[in-house]
Amino acid sequence: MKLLFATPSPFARKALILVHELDSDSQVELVPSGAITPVSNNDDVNSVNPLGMIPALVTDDGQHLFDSTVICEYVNDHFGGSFYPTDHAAKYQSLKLQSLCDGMMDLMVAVRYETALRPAELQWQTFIDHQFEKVDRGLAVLESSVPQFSETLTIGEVAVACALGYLDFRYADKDWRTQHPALTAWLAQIQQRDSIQRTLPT
Ligand SMILES: N[C@@H](CCC(=O)N[C@@H](CS)C(=O)NCC(=O)O)C(=O)O
Repeated sequence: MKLLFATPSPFARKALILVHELDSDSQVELVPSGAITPVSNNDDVNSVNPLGMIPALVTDDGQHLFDSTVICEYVNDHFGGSFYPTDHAAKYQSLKLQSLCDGMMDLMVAVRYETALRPAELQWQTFIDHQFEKVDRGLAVLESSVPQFSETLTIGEVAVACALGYLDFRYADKDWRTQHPALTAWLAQIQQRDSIQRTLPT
């Protein structure tokens, strides 16, 4: 199995965390893709994911899988993991958390492209402000959801760690911790985990 990834990508990080948690025999070959943006062209990535996005996975039987949601579920199933609760309520709590955090990551990545790629004179501050208002609403929901977070790591909590990690990585000047003490304490605790430490964005 081959996973195309880049260390800054919060979506690739979700898959990397599952690989580090579950692939004890190093069966997954981790292949750095180099920088991937909406205006880059990478033939290796395109040959696996026509959308030109990472993460992208080539399975041992030659399937090409993309979107972190699909890749994470595949990795979990392949290695017999338990990142997807079977209990009905717990399952949808976990999936909802993943959807919220994936959405927050989409918003933050979009702002990153706007500020890092678009020529300064074409950048649209109203767009940037609106995306961050959505991120802020997401943070408020996460803060109130901390008591419902699973003690056992599920894909939902993995996504929370990736969203907050990306926020710290790209927007270090945004002081989200003051307003979100429960989330701050949760992140500090989860960051002690080996798979979280080994996949910090760089
Ligand atoms: N929904 C996708 C989003 C993946 C994504 O946005 N990846 C970014 C890197 S963080 C990317 O490949 N961007 C290139 C592009 O937008 O063309 C997933 O969950 O895998």
